[in-house]
Amino acid sequence: LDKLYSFMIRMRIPGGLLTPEQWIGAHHIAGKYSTGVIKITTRQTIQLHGILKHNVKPTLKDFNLVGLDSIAACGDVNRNVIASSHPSISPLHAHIHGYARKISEAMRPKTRAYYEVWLDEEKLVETTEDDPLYQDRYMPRKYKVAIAIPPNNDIDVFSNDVALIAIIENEKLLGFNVAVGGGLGMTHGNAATYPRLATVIGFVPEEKLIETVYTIATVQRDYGNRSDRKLARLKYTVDNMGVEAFKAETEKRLGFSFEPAKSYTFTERRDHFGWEQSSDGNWHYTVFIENGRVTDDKNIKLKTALLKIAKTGKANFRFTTNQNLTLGDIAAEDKATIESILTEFKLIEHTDKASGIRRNAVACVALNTCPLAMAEAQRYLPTLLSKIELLLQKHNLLNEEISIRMTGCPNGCGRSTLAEIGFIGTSVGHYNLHIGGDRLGERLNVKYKDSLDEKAILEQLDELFGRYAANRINGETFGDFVIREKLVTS
Ligand code: SRM
Ligand code: SF4
Repeated sequence: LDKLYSFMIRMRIPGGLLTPEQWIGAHHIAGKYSTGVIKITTRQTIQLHGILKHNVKPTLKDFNLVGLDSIAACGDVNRNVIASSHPSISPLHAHIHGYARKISEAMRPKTRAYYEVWLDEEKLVETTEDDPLYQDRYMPRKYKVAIAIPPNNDIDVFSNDVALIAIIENEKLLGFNVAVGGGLGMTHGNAATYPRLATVIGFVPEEKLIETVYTIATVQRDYGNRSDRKLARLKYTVDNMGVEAFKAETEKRLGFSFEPAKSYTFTERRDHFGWEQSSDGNWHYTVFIENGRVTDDKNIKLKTALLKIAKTGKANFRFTTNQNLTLGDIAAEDKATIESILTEFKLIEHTDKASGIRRNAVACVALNTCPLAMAEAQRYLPTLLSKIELLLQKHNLLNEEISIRMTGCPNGCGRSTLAEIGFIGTSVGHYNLHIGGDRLGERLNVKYKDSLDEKAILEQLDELFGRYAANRINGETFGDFVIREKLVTS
């Protein structure tokens, strides 16, 4: 008798955009083969848990029927390419967002193995497949690319190996600033590992973007550490070589130099909840989905509501990297239809009534499915937030949209080191408390206290919120306050 293996399957959805037909497909596949919960991840895609071994192949086959695959969603390859999610951010959004798919295609492994193993594609030739990027060795480690459209850094661009910042002048896309060496993972007790924000190395015009991103990957492929997986991400390669040497090697391979980086400003890092209209006249409604878990529960029939919306065929499904969902690209004449379903299922009420901290919060999966989890995250953060809301109320701070994130271990899947308040699991019920991240994703937080239980967390926050309420300078964010007060040093 074999063990009852169960799997998680994650899809490759560059830029996190699904048609309504694809959502309907995902809904039924989730119901048929998994726990039924569709989990929107922090990389703008979806994953399903609890797929029994004999159901893996049927699941991938059914996804294939709606044009979705799981290629390079995990492993030492270029992962799901993410891009600023909300169409209203710029009239150029669709064009820039399209680069997520182009980069994903350019860096997709060329092997047909996925099709042969999972989709029964006939093996035509018995030869080694030629893959100019991954060759015979793939990347030393996972590799992540992100595209941000200022002024919103909703995707936390600097946490990626390669961070691309669209430069728009007079409503024209000039090209992209390129930053390298972001990554958030670290290991408790191993000082050689650390979170790092990507360093901007220059600007490239639009037509040179794909070859630049591709070439940076070849440098990491050839120079990355292949003997210690803990030190194999691009961020360590950049630090080992030095930023200038890394840039010079990339330029040598490209055959041209980066132009000096152009100026840009991020003024926010958030999802735009509720209705918003883009310059093309279309409407978009962003639904708050706590920790990205799409399911029906006793309070809200979210999954049923989204299926009904998908069945109208009038809204695309756009995932955000904060695990929320924008029902997008709704024509003005269809807005009332979508709104009536949102109202019928109380999704507007649900989105509006969540506090600022709750809507901005992110938690990773952690227990009970993540094998690396040391503590709870998505199952616990909602409860902790209710207690933190009471503290904020006590100090008259409930309207403050402080960013709070929790991960069950220091790998950083919920980008906890980029929050104003980050909880990083150390053991069941215990978290390191990090503070001092900014609200734009441009400054990492710093560990303030070790391994606190809930009582100690609430005591610490009560004290910190009291100081913040009494001493903050007008408009100062919590993260900026704790840095100015030197409670931690960044
Ligand atoms: Fe992650 C490993 C979940 C985004 C850094 N991550 C894992 C695994 C696969 C555990 C494992 O290796 O067995 C988790 C599966 C849990 C489960 O039961 O589903 C897992 N990571 C997730 C997701 C689902 C979190 C979520 O709740 O949304 C995110 C899925 C991403 C996707 O759709 O592709 C997720 N992971 C991230 C991010 C954020 C991001 O990419 O923007 C990070 C930090 C950025 C970075 O990569 O540095 C992240 N995950 C890691 C790491 C640490 C990597 C490192 O180099 O330091 C690991 C562990 C590893 O790779 O060895 C990891
Ligand atoms: Fe698992 Fe750690 Fe990632 Fe959370 S941060 S999903 S606990 S690997």
